[in-house]
Amino acid sequence: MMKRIVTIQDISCVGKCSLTVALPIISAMGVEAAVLPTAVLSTHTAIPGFTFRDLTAEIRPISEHWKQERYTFDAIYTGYLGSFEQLELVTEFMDEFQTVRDEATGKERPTCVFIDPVMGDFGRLYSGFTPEFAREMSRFCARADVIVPNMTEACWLLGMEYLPEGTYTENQVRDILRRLCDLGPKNTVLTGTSFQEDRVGFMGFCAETETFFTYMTERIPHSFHGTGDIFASATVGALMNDFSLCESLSIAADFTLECIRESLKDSTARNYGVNFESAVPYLIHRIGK
Ligand code: PXL
Repeated sequence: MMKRIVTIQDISCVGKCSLTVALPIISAMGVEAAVLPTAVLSTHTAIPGFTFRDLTAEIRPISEHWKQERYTFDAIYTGYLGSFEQLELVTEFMDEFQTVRDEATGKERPTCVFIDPVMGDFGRLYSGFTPEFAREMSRFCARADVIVPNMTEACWLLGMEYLPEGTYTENQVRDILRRLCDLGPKNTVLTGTSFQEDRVGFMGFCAETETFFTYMTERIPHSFHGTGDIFASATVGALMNDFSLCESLSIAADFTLECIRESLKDSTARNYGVNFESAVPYLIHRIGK
Protein backbone atom coordinates (compact mmCIF):
# COMPACT_ATOMS: atom_id res chain seq x y z
CA MET A 1 0.00 0.00 0.00
CA MET A 2 1.47 3.33 -1.04
CA LYS A 3 2.00 5.77 1.83
CA ARG A 4 0.38 9.19 1.61
CA ILE A 5 1.72 12.34 3.22
CA VAL A 6 0.46 15.90 3.22
CA THR A 7 2.91 18.74 3.01
CA ILE A 8 1.84 22.17 4.21
CA GLN A 9 3.90 25.09 2.92
CA ASP A 10 3.89 27.82 0.28
CA ILE A 11 4.32 27.45 -3.44
CA SER A 12 7.05 29.74 -4.72
CA CYS A 13 6.37 29.46 -8.44
CA VAL A 14 9.99 29.95 -9.55
CA GLY A 15 12.92 29.34 -7.25
CA LYS A 16 13.19 25.63 -6.41
CA CYS A 17 12.09 25.62 -2.79
CA SER A 18 9.11 24.60 -0.67
CA LEU A 19 6.43 22.79 -2.74
CA THR A 20 8.29 22.82 -6.06
CA VAL A 21 10.98 20.61 -4.49
CA ALA A 22 8.89 18.69 -1.92
CA LEU A 23 6.44 17.36 -4.51
CA PRO A 24 8.88 15.94 -7.07
CA ILE A 25 11.25 14.51 -4.45
CA ILE A 26 8.58 12.79 -2.37
CA SER A 27 6.74 11.49 -5.46
CA ALA A 28 9.99 10.15 -6.93
CA MET A 29 10.50 8.19 -3.71
CA GLY A 30 7.24 6.33 -4.31
CA VAL A 31 5.14 8.23 -1.78
CA GLU A 32 1.90 10.05 -2.58
CA ALA A 33 2.27 13.74 -1.78
CA ALA A 34 -0.90 15.71 -1.08
CA VAL A 35 -0.43 19.45 -0.68
CA LEU A 36 -2.00 22.15 1.41
CA PRO A 37 -0.54 25.34 -0.11
CA THR A 38 -0.38 28.20 2.37
CA ALA A 39 0.52 30.98 -0.07
CA VAL A 40 1.42 31.56 -3.71
CA LEU A 41 4.53 33.64 -4.39
CA SER A 42 6.07 34.53 -7.74
CA THR A 43 9.46 33.50 -6.30
CA HIS A 44 10.88 32.88 -2.83
CA THR A 45 11.40 35.94 -0.68
CA ALA A 46 15.13 36.31 -1.36
CA ILE A 47 14.35 37.58 -4.87
CA PRO A 48 13.41 41.29 -4.88
CA GLY A 49 9.91 42.17 -6.07
CA PHE A 50 8.24 38.85 -5.20
CA THR A 51 4.43 38.75 -5.19
CA PHE A 52 2.56 37.10 -2.30
CA ARG A 53 -1.02 35.80 -2.19
CA ASP A 54 -1.99 34.46 1.21
CA LEU A 55 -4.12 31.27 1.24
CA THR A 56 -4.83 31.08 4.97
CA ALA A 57 -8.58 31.24 4.33
CA GLU A 58 -8.39 27.98 2.34
CA ILE A 59 -6.85 25.86 5.11
CA ARG A 60 -10.04 25.10 7.05
CA PRO A 61 -12.36 24.45 4.05
CA ILE A 62 -9.78 22.13 2.45
CA SER A 63 -9.29 20.26 5.70
CA GLU A 64 -13.07 19.95 6.25
CA HIS A 65 -13.51 18.46 2.80
CA TRP A 66 -10.71 15.95 3.42
CA LYS A 67 -12.27 15.04 6.76
CA GLN A 68 -15.62 14.41 5.03
CA GLU A 69 -13.89 12.17 2.52
CA ARG A 70 -12.18 10.38 5.43
CA TYR A 71 -8.69 10.90 3.99
CA THR A 72 -5.87 10.14 6.41
CA PHE A 73 -2.14 10.73 6.13
CA ASP A 74 0.93 8.74 7.13
CA ALA A 75 2.77 11.99 7.77
CA ILE A 76 2.16 15.72 8.00
CA TYR A 77 5.20 17.65 6.84
CA THR A 78 5.21 21.40 7.38
CA GLY A 79 7.70 23.90 5.96
CA TYR A 80 7.50 27.65 5.45
CA LEU A 81 4.45 29.02 7.27
CA GLY A 82 3.84 32.73 7.20
CA SER A 83 1.65 33.88 10.10
CA PHE A 84 0.39 33.26 13.63
CA GLU A 85 -2.98 32.38 12.22
CA GLN A 86 -1.44 29.73 9.96
CA LEU A 87 0.37 28.17 12.93
CA GLU A 88 -2.96 28.01 14.76
CA LEU A 89 -4.84 26.53 11.80
CA VAL A 90 -2.15 23.96 11.11
CA THR A 91 -2.20 22.96 14.79
CA GLU A 92 -5.95 22.46 14.42
CA PHE A 93 -5.28 20.42 11.25
CA MET A 94 -2.87 18.20 13.21
CA ASP A 95 -5.57 17.64 15.85
CA GLU A 96 -8.00 16.57 13.13
CA PHE A 97 -5.56 14.26 11.32
CA GLN A 98 -3.76 12.60 14.25
CA THR A 99 -4.08 9.05 12.99
CA VAL A 100 -3.82 7.16 9.75
CA ARG A 101 -6.03 4.23 8.85
CA ASP A 102 -4.29 1.09 7.66
CA GLU A 103 -6.42 0.11 4.68
CA ALA A 104 -5.43 -3.55 4.95
CA THR A 105 -6.27 -4.04 8.65
CA GLY A 106 -8.62 -1.11 9.25
CA LYS A 107 -6.52 -0.21 12.31
CA GLU A 108 -5.45 3.34 13.17
CA ARG A 109 -1.86 4.33 13.91
CA PRO A 110 -0.35 7.74 14.74
CA THR A 111 0.43 10.14 11.92
CA CYS A 112 4.08 11.26 11.91
CA VAL A 113 4.41 15.00 12.45
CA PHE A 114 7.53 16.41 10.77
CA ILE A 115 8.16 20.13 11.24
CA ASP A 116 10.78 22.15 9.42
CA PRO A 117 10.59 25.46 11.31
CA VAL A 118 11.66 27.53 8.29
CA MET A 119 12.48 31.04 9.52
CA GLY A 120 15.98 32.10 8.53
CA ASP A 121 19.63 31.46 7.86
CA PHE A 122 23.07 32.89 8.73
CA GLY A 123 21.71 34.31 12.00
CA ARG A 124 18.96 36.34 10.32
CA LEU A 125 15.24 35.83 9.95
CA TYR A 126 13.88 35.75 6.38
CA SER A 127 11.91 38.77 5.19
CA GLY A 128 8.57 39.05 7.01
CA PHE A 129 9.44 36.99 10.13
CA THR A 130 9.59 38.50 13.62
CA PRO A 131 10.96 37.37 17.02
CA GLU A 132 7.32 37.01 18.17
CA PHE A 133 6.65 34.58 15.32
CA ALA A 134 9.74 32.59 16.35
CA ARG A 135 8.33 32.30 19.89
CA GLU A 136 5.04 31.02 18.51
CA MET A 137 6.90 28.60 16.25
CA SER A 138 8.61 27.12 19.32
CA ARG A 139 5.16 26.34 20.78
CA PHE A 140 4.06 24.91 17.43
CA CYS A 141 7.08 22.55 17.41
CA ALA A 142 5.99 20.97 20.71
CA ARG A 143 3.82 18.36 19.05
CA ALA A 144 6.34 17.20 16.44
CA ASP A 145 7.86 13.76 16.12
CA VAL A 146 10.79 15.40 14.35
CA ILE A 147 11.97 19.00 13.94
CA VAL A 148 14.87 19.98 11.67
CA PRO A 149 15.99 23.56 12.38
CA ASN A 150 19.29 25.01 11.22
CA MET A 151 21.41 26.88 13.79
CA THR A 152 19.67 30.20 13.05
CA GLU A 153 16.24 28.68 13.59
CA ALA A 154 17.35 26.72 16.67
CA CYS A 155 18.65 29.90 18.30
CA TRP A 156 15.46 31.80 17.48
CA LEU A 157 13.36 28.92 18.83
CA LEU A 158 15.30 29.02 22.09
CA GLY A 159 15.49 32.82 22.26
CA MET A 160 19.27 32.69 22.44
CA GLU A 161 21.99 34.55 20.63
CA TYR A 162 23.06 33.05 17.26
CA LEU A 163 26.17 30.89 17.34
CA PRO A 164 28.00 31.34 14.02
CA GLU A 165 29.88 28.43 12.56
CA GLY A 166 33.34 27.92 14.00
CA THR A 167 32.29 29.34 17.36
CA TYR A 168 30.39 26.39 18.85
CA THR A 169 31.48 23.09 20.37
CA GLU A 170 29.88 19.66 20.29
CA ASN A 171 28.81 20.10 23.89
CA GLN A 172 27.04 23.34 23.06
CA VAL A 173 25.16 21.61 20.23
CA ARG A 174 24.19 18.78 22.59
CA ASP A 175 22.85 21.35 25.03
CA ILE A 176 20.85 23.08 22.25
CA LEU A 177 19.38 19.74 21.14
CA ARG A 178 18.32 18.83 24.69
CA ARG A 179 16.76 22.24 25.20
CA LEU A 180 14.88 21.99 21.89
CA CYS A 181 13.51 18.60 22.96
CA ASP A 182 12.42 20.23 26.22
CA LEU A 183 10.06 22.33 24.08
CA GLY A 184 8.21 19.07 23.30
CA PRO A 185 9.35 17.42 20.04
CA LYS A 186 10.31 13.75 20.32
CA ASN A 187 13.38 14.15 18.10
CA THR A 188 15.38 17.25 17.31
CA VAL A 189 17.88 17.51 14.48
CA LEU A 190 20.23 20.45 13.93
CA THR A 191 21.01 20.76 10.21
CA GLY A 192 24.07 22.37 8.65
CA THR A 193 26.11 21.50 11.74
CA SER A 194 29.85 21.79 11.33
CA PHE A 195 32.80 21.30 13.68
CA GLN A 196 35.45 21.22 10.95
CA GLU A 197 35.75 23.57 7.99
CA ASP A 198 35.62 20.81 5.36
CA ARG A 199 32.78 18.75 6.89
CA VAL A 200 29.10 19.49 7.37
CA GLY A 201 26.12 17.42 8.41
CA PHE A 202 23.55 17.05 11.16
CA MET A 203 23.47 16.23 14.81
CA GLY A 204 20.29 14.90 16.42
CA PHE A 205 18.84 13.92 19.76
CA CYS A 206 16.08 11.45 20.57
CA ALA A 207 14.33 12.45 23.81
CA GLU A 208 12.88 9.01 24.53
CA THR A 209 16.17 7.10 24.37
CA GLU A 210 18.29 10.12 25.36
CA THR A 211 20.65 9.36 22.51
CA PHE A 212 22.56 11.66 20.20
CA PHE A 213 23.37 10.87 16.58
CA THR A 214 25.67 12.62 14.11
CA TYR A 215 26.45 12.33 10.42
CA MET A 216 28.95 14.42 8.51
CA THR A 217 29.74 14.59 4.80
CA GLU A 218 32.18 16.48 2.66
CA ARG A 219 31.47 20.19 2.56
CA ILE A 220 31.42 22.01 -0.76
CA PRO A 221 32.20 25.64 0.02
CA HIS A 222 29.14 27.11 -1.70
CA SER A 223 25.80 28.07 -0.27
CA PHE A 224 22.62 27.41 -2.24
CA HIS A 225 19.08 28.45 -1.56
CA GLY A 226 16.50 25.70 -1.03
CA THR A 227 18.84 22.98 0.21
CA GLY A 228 17.04 22.90 3.59
CA ASP A 229 13.75 22.08 1.82
CA ILE A 230 15.46 19.41 -0.29
CA PHE A 231 16.98 17.86 2.85
CA ALA A 232 13.65 17.88 4.73
CA SER A 233 11.69 16.47 1.77
CA ALA A 234 14.15 13.63 1.18
CA THR A 235 14.10 12.80 4.91
CA VAL A 236 10.30 12.56 4.90
CA GLY A 237 10.43 10.40 1.74
CA ALA A 238 12.98 8.05 3.31
CA LEU A 239 10.99 7.82 6.59
CA MET A 240 7.94 6.81 4.54
CA ASN A 241 10.10 4.11 2.95
CA ASP A 242 10.60 2.70 6.47
CA PHE A 243 14.19 3.81 7.02
CA SER A 244 15.04 4.76 10.59
CA LEU A 245 15.27 8.46 11.44
CA CYS A 246 19.07 8.51 11.42
CA GLU A 247 19.23 6.52 8.16
CA SER A 248 16.64 8.80 6.56
CA LEU A 249 18.56 11.92 7.56
CA SER A 250 21.81 10.41 6.26
CA ILE A 251 20.18 9.56 2.91
CA ALA A 252 18.88 13.14 2.74
CA ALA A 253 22.33 14.58 3.60
CA ASP A 254 24.01 12.49 0.87
CA PHE A 255 21.31 13.50 -1.62
CA THR A 256 21.70 17.20 -0.77
CA LEU A 257 25.46 16.93 -1.35
CA GLU A 258 24.78 15.20 -4.67
CA CYS A 259 22.40 18.04 -5.65
CA ILE A 260 25.11 20.61 -4.95
CA ARG A 261 27.64 18.59 -6.98
CA GLU A 262 25.20 18.48 -9.90
CA SER A 263 24.76 22.26 -9.78
CA LEU A 264 28.50 22.87 -9.78
CA LYS A 265 28.95 20.52 -12.76
CA ASP A 266 26.51 22.62 -14.74
CA SER A 267 27.94 26.01 -15.62
CA THR A 268 24.50 27.19 -16.75
CA ALA A 269 22.85 26.32 -13.38
CA ARG A 270 20.54 29.08 -12.21
CA ASN A 271 21.59 30.49 -8.92
CA TYR A 272 18.23 30.44 -7.16
CA GLY A 273 18.44 26.76 -6.24
CA VAL A 274 20.29 23.52 -6.88
CA ASN A 275 19.94 21.05 -9.76
CA PHE A 276 18.14 18.52 -7.58
CA GLU A 277 16.43 17.13 -10.69
CA SER A 278 19.72 15.65 -11.96
CA ALA A 279 20.30 13.95 -8.60
CA VAL A 280 16.89 12.22 -8.39
CA PRO A 281 18.21 8.99 -10.02
CA TYR A 282 20.92 8.89 -7.33
CA LEU A 283 18.27 9.22 -4.61
CA ILE A 284 16.08 6.46 -6.02
CA HIS A 285 19.08 4.17 -6.31
CA ARG A 286 20.16 5.08 -2.76
CA ILE A 287 16.82 3.95 -1.30
CA GLY A 288 16.92 0.74 -3.35
CA LYS A 289 13.94 1.51 -5.59
O1 PXL B 1 13.47 27.68 1.38
C1 PXL B 1 12.67 28.17 2.37
C2 PXL B 1 11.64 29.13 1.86
C3 PXL B 1 10.39 28.68 1.55
N1 PXL B 1 9.42 29.50 1.08
C4 PXL B 1 9.68 30.81 0.89
C5 PXL B 1 10.93 31.33 1.19
C6 PXL B 1 11.94 30.47 1.69
C7 PXL B 1 13.23 31.02 2.02
O2 PXL B 1 13.57 32.12 1.79
O3 PXL B 1 11.16 32.62 0.99
C8 PXL B 1 8.58 31.71 0.38
